[in-house]
Amino acid sequence: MYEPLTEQKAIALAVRLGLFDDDALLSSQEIGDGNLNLVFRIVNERTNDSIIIKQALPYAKVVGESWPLTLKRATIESQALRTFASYVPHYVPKVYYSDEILAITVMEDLSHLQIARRGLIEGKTFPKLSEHIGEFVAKTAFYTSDFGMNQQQKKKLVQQFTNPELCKITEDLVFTDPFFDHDTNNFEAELRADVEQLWHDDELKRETAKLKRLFLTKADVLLHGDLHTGSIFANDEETKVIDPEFAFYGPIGFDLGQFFANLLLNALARDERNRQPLFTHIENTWNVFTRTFAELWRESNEPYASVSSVLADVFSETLVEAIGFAGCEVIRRTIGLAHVADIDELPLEQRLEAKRHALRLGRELIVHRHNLRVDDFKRLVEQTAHVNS
Ligand code: SR1
Ligand code: MG
Repeated sequence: MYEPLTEQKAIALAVRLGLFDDDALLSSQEIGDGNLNLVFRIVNERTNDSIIIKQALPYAKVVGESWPLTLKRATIESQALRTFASYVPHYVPKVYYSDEILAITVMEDLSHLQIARRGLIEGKTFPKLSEHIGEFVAKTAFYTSDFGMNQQQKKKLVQQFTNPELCKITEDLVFTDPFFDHDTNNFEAELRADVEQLWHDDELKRETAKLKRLFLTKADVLLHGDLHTGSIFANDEETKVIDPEFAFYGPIGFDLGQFFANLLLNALARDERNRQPLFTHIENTWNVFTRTFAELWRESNEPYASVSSVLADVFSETLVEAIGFAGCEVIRRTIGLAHVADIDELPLEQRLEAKRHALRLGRELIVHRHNLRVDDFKRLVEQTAHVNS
């Protein structure tokens, strides 16, 4: 029977599963700070060994019990972590155990690392972040795509990772609600005129509708599905991607776009003199992604591998997608239901300025995505700093 764990019940579960020595002295703390789940850290105080028990709640924690949510997402998450581990074991936490009924995943404790969003807010740069995320996205995308995987096997994975309820959250919260006067939206009263302008912007809505359609229909690669900087643990040496409960087969540019957007949102929250590391990370992620993907492509059995223009087309399409998806993510994190601490923690005047900037930037990314290059982000951030600039 499913029941939400408490700190004591999480200890009892760890004992029942035999995850610690018999003489372990266990402590437990609920440390979840995300929107959806409970996260317990269990420590053996005698040895300092520790594990994480993550449990899905049958509703969205960020809203409350009025928003029911499938427990199946816990199974999707553990299966996605195991699938990613078969390609990039060094970039995901080890999964020790999972249980579909209890909706739990027991995994490696990554407390020696820091959530990348928090570190970036503190001004850290995480020098290897983009190299690691570029490789993570390239390898998981390539090996789960029709370029790197047997077509029959891929079709099975598409079925396994059909994730309609979590995809619906993204379809609504990223691609729809922020562009209309919807009650899930959440923004400061001072922004109403800026937001209403966006709601009346038919060119923006037309382009966003195209991006939403891509998200709904393009079953290209197995995506993480929610690759923001709060889904990444890091330090100066290591990077681990967590929380793939939104995993599904979708457009190849989606994870890159979400990652780029969250780096941009951090850049907007910083003084302009301190933004360069974020632009460098975006460019480097793209460069590592394309270099790694191209190596795998050349070594593969892909019949068109010798035709370099085929891969060039894949990359240009992916970049256009990524830039457009980044624009949607920037807008929804500014006025939609789920924000980012990078900007929300700013004092009011600074926050309003950053949010107006984000709305202008998001619009440009979406509408002009076909004409932008990966080294245009810095210029675009500067150009959209003020109205009519
Ligand atoms: C109701 S869930 C809100 C957001 O939290 C998750 O991390 C996803 O980004 C989702 O859109
Ligand atoms: Mg999450």
